[in-house]
Amino acid sequence: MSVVTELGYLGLTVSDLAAWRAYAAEVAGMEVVDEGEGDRLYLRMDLWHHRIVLHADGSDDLAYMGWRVAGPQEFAAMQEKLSAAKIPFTVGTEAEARERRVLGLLKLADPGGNPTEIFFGPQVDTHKPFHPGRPMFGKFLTGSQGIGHCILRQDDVEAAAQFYELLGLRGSVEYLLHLPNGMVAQPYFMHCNERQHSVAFGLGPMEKRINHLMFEYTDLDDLGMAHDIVREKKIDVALQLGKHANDQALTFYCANPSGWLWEFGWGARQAPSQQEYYTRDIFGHGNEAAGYGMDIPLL
Ligand code: MBD
Ligand code: FE
Repeated sequence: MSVVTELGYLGLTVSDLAAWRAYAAEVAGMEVVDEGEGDRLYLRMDLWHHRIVLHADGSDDLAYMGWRVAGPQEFAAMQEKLSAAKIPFTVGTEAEARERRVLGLLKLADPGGNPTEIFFGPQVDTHKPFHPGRPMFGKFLTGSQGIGHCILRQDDVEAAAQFYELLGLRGSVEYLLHLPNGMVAQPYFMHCNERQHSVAFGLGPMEKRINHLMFEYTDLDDLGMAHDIVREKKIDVALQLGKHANDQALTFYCANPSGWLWEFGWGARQAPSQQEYYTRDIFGHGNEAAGYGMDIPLL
């Protein structure tokens, strides 16, 4: 059985590469790598060649998500599993694999139409120490937990859950949130490693493919420093500092230069082995800047 092991990389389309260069480095602390191609920048969070590619093309959305499998055997088994489930995919050419800095990849789409890639063998530049874009106390928490998590647009939550289950993720509805309009939001969270969730959906209609990317620092002081910088630069904060009930991470959500959210976090716990649900967060996460698709009552 082949299962994905981590959310390994992301591609984003951005209209303002210069603003992104500054935001990724000076606010988040990521290492910006410019290889002179002109149409893209790479963001490093660890020793990988990159974890995020910023493609200059103007649509300011998710371009693709890369899910990792362990190696070539799992890569072959995944193709058999997708074929048996009648899920269309193409095998990336050698040039496409080189472009992503992986040994092999598949290209497909999830039920929400989000471009999805399944890969093995990322290029890891062990000779090139991670050099943060601003001083950092610690590191980004990646390793076997991958980049972090994304909240995606899915019109059919059940179909999405089935698709990601086929890929090897597990999860369920983890909150019942009573909305002012009388509806109950039932966000669905899924994991494939120790990270409490790597993907989530079910927050209702969304303009973009992605609502937010969450990543995590190993050191609380880096979250605090990021928060100070965001406040000093007067960047919109959609959800104030607070602690989630499910992953118990201390996080806040602020706008990125593409007008969707990055969730900066620290201190998440691992997924409990049995499913639970919550009706609110532990503390904080008050709504502030509206219009980012996170105007939900988490407390
Ligand atoms: C999360 O990471 C999140 O984004 C929401 C909305 C709820 C719980 C955990
Ligand atoms: Fe989140």
